[in-house]
Amino acid sequence: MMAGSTVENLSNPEMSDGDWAPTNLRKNLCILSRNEIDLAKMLIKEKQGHLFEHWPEPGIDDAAKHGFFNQVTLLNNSYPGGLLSYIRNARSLLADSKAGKNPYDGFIPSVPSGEVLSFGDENFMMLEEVGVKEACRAAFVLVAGGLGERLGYNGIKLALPSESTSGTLFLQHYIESILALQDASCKLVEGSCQRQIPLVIMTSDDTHSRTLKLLESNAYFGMSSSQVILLKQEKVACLADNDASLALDPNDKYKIQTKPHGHGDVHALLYSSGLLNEWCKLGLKWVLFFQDTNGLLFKAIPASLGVSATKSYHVNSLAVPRKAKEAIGGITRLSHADGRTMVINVEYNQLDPLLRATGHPDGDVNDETGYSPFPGNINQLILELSPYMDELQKTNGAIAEFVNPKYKDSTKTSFKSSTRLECMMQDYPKTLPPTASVGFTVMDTWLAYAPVKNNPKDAAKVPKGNPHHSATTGEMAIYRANSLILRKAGGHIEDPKLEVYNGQEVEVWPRVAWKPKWAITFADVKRKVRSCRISQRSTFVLKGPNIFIEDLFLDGALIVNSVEDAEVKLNGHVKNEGWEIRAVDYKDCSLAEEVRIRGFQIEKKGQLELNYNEPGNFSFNG
Ligand code: UGB
Repeated sequence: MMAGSTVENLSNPEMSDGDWAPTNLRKNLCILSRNEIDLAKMLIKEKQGHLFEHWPEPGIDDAAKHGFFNQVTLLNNSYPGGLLSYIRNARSLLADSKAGKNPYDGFIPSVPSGEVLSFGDENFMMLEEVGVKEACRAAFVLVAGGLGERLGYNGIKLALPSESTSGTLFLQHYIESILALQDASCKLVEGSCQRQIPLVIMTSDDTHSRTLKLLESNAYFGMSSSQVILLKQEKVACLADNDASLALDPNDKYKIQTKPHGHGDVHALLYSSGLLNEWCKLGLKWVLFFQDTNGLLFKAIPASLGVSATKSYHVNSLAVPRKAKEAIGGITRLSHADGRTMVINVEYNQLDPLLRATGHPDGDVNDETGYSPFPGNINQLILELSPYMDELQKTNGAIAEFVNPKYKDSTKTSFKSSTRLECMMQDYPKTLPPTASVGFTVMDTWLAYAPVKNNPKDAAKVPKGNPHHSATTGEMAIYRANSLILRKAGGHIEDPKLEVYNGQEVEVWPRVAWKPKWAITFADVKRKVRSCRISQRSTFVLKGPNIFIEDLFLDGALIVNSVEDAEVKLNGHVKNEGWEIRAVDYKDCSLAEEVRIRGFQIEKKGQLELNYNEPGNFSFNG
């Protein structure tokens, strides 16, 4: 929770003796504490008297009346500057919205230039090495307060398997990746590095207890529990009209209706928790933000952190080539006639209207390359800690917000339903001075981005050629990336087959999966793979750090487990019935939800499982 904000001193003589309070509230002043009265004065001064209109005589519903102030206290404490600032910001943004002003008024969009990386070349490997060195001076921040309404999954998204071959859950994969980076980094920077990379997870009322339970019931997936910090974001008050009148909950007249404020809360929470200060004192330099369901993300992290370090970027956003109308924001240069200029994410629902309003009659369309000219924001940000802290100190953690009311009609005088202010974490650079060093890094989509966001029905409707962003494609993308990485390292990996699951056509590559401790960079893969041949129907899972593929032919399923100090060399032929992928019907309710949303399950017909549980040197010859 954010640091408490104080209510303005309202002990103004005109407001004494309860004259300031509307009748129903005035009658109840006798049951309220000093603090509750101060909050009530603030609300009345901000024209929120309607909140008390229905209040009965003292003695009736008193507990609920105190409950109301408990909620007001929470709303007041969890917003930078308190509820007063929230109401005033809302009034100003609602007035702009009514007047048809938008934050991009006067700005002309153009395509910015950034670092475009080519996977596996010398530059990429050099950047990965720099990134790994820097990693022990980084903190990771996972925003996981969203329920993922588009996916329609009943659990928290972090508890979904990232792929079903090894069954590794998203949160587990993230933690294991951070631990692998930590180990690799500390080996490179011996002596001078802090040994534990902090992981902050932003949760919300919707996700907090389930995230904590997931961590606790899995021993934090190998991380020390003190290394993981959960910060819960609070919802914000809903607004009933253009005057920013707070909306009462339709089901409880002693409650203000609330809705999520958005992932941008993460900045205020980091600031008010004191973590940024603490990290500065520990000598950390970088804060890396990421989202809940991108199983490829850590393949892009070392090189992009390397870009931040070599380019001295205060802000580095990761991006991938974007298909027009894809539901990811476009990184855009915005230039104003008054000289202001910034490189910023323009959210997917705003890019098309902005382009149309500025001389691009076709709006958000692909160019001759078949992609939008604007790189797609994958909402993974790398911020340099010191300038980040300086900026948040100026704003008390607040970042730019927006409001998106749905008006009843063109007079824009009333809303179809209550609205609220929102904020997005990628809007942080909006308030930075032009001197700030803001850049972005573009990677191949196959390497860096495959989120799980859309339910099967919506995913199947995505126009051909655009990514489905579903549980089906999120998993298949991991096998494709691992297969392509092995190919780049010299392996012979058979071409994929095309299959349709849950109405989505996907490439099915060999199911290659490895634990991050096996390889966190391309250099690791190259070092560990000399020669391999893997057929399309194969499954290959590597679960130990020191497994070397010397000369292996695989046509079936091979699982290799090994402990830290076991060095294992793989040679020869492995052929067995393997693991088959069987399509399942999304509507088959006898199956687990995480299986149904993928549209397939793995049938284990035959496999070779090798276990090396003792330290030593081992050689397998199939
Ligand atoms: N999240 C929170 O932690 N709290 C909240 O209140 C809301 C969300 P969505 P969407 O993938 O690249 C974002 O809902 O609409 C977390 C970017 O804005 O998945 O798809 C939530 O748990 C967009 O520019 O976001 O859009 C999840 O981890 C584009 O980059 C994360 O925030 C797109 O993601 C994102 O929430 C993307």
